[in-house]
Amino acid sequence: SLSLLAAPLACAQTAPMAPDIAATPFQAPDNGADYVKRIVMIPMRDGVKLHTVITIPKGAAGAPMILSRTPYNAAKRSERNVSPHMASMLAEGDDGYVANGYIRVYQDVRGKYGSEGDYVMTRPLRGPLNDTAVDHATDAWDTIDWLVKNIAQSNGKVGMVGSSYEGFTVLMALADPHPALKAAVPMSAMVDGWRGDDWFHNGAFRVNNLSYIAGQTATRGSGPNIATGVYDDYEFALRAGSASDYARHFGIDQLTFTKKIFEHPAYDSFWQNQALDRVLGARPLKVPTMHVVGRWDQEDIYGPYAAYAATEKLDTSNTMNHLVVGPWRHSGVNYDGSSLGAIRFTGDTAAEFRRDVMLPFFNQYLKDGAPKADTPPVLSYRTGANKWQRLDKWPLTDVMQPLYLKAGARLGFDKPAAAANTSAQADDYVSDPAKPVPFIPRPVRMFDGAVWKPWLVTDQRSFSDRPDVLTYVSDKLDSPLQISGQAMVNLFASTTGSDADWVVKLIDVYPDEVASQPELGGYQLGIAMDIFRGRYRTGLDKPTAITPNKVERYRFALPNADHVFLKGHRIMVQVQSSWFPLYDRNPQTFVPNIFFAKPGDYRKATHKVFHAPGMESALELPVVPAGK
Ligand code: PG9
Repeated sequence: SLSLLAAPLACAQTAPMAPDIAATPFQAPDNGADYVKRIVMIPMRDGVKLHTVITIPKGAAGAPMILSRTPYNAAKRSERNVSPHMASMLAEGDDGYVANGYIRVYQDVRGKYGSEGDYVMTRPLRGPLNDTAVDHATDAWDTIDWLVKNIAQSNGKVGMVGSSYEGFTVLMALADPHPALKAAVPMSAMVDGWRGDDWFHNGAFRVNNLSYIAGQTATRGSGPNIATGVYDDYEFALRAGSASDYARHFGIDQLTFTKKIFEHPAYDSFWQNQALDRVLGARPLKVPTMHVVGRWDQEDIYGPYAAYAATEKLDTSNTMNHLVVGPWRHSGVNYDGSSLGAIRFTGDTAAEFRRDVMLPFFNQYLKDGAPKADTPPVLSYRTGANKWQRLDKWPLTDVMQPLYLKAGARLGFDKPAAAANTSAQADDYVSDPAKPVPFIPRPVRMFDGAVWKPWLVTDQRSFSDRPDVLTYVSDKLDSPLQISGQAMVNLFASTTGSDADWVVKLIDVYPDEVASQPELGGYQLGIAMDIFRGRYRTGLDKPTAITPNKVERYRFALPNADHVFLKGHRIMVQVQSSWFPLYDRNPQTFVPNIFFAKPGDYRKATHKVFHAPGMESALELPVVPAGK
């Protein structure tokens, strides 16, 4: 052993102080990887360079390219797992591109992660809100131009895909598309942040976004998570006060995008001018597009339908613009689609869609010599019946059938009769901002993905018996009832306060027992639910105080549904005035800007919902007659 210690050292030695991180980039042997990764900085027209990760199947020639532009770290988006196999390395939703020999490209949007330039949250197009020379349309154009000129293995055809923010960047590219952009699939895309996508729903602010804003804009990379120090998000948010108090607690009020939100509580030109359905509806439709969304999309349930509807008018041949709605959560199209919460479907509906519908659509436009895909104008998974439906249009009907709220907590298609006395004309409840109705049962774990992602299918039973929730229910259905479109709320209501929120939920009540899945016995499944901030009843850009005790009409649309209430089920409507802490509380006293409401502004109020002649509160349902 002595001789071993004294063994002469082998020839040249590495100097003890040689830098252990070399100047030349480390090159690992590829060990038989089935892909080559190119990481490039692509120059934009203003000189800013965008960090782009290009994964090319080994041996590719004449391959089409699929591009996603992301604020969520292109390097990570291109590497779900470390693997020599492209299929294992890329995201689950990329399975079909790998199987079909596509080149996959992810790019950091300007200002995020590896890309240069300034980040502006959902940067508006050049125009009244953007006085620079660049936007996501020009960045997509410049990127595609570079890709088709520099990726020798490509056939010069590019498709764009992406969900949520990444869906927003797909829509932006369509505002002024590069000629090589041949097909687009925006999924769960953010379109209008005020009407019903991420930031607000009809003027009610979604408090969880404050944490998102910190995560996305505190730094170029990943920002901090908020640490509340309280297990129950309901408890913390209640103690915090207004949304601006909540933001201040974490310093999020210092962030520019928070300031922009707090300065624009109403649907003013700031929001209107960047609503992408308006933008795209006013430009020619040049690229075949498939708008995709989840039926229970808890983040962007408004925009994909709005973008589809606006561009559908431009598709005179009904061949270029498509809508697909699956039984999914937000972005659920890219994961397993066999179930959502307690609700089960007919197999992995998401993989089925990607393989049988999306891939053939992309192949048709991107792969040389690929056959024409048999893509219907609209493909909708009809919940309740649990079946994919190929449709010619959406919505299926514009004819609305009012389902009336009636005395005795009943619902019915016949108009309510005159009540014997005035007290029977309305139902009332006390809405107390000190005890708001939770949006999911407490303890609320709003930032836990396992809780957040399926929350729209939460059993509504825990709320139906609260004294501050009005619950109306139909008789048992003796035949199935199908709705295919957007239900309209037509509420006649008063408050003793001077402002109020109205939350209306259309619910499918399962039979007392469900043999195939016993835990669904009596389940109350939300089919279409939304909130409306009363101050906007006469104009979304014109907040006005409500006159106390005056009966006013509140009209707003619920999210789209394609659902069959089956025989033996019942229909339920719940009405309440808070949905906390997802939505900030309405103080119920009119203040100029609810973000800055003071503790003394939050007051109890008695709310009345009327069901009397001339004041027939109802949900107008897009009922499709049997057999249509
Ligand atoms: N819903 C997220 C988002 C999109 C756009 C703006 C802000 C948030 C997302 O999942 O990307």
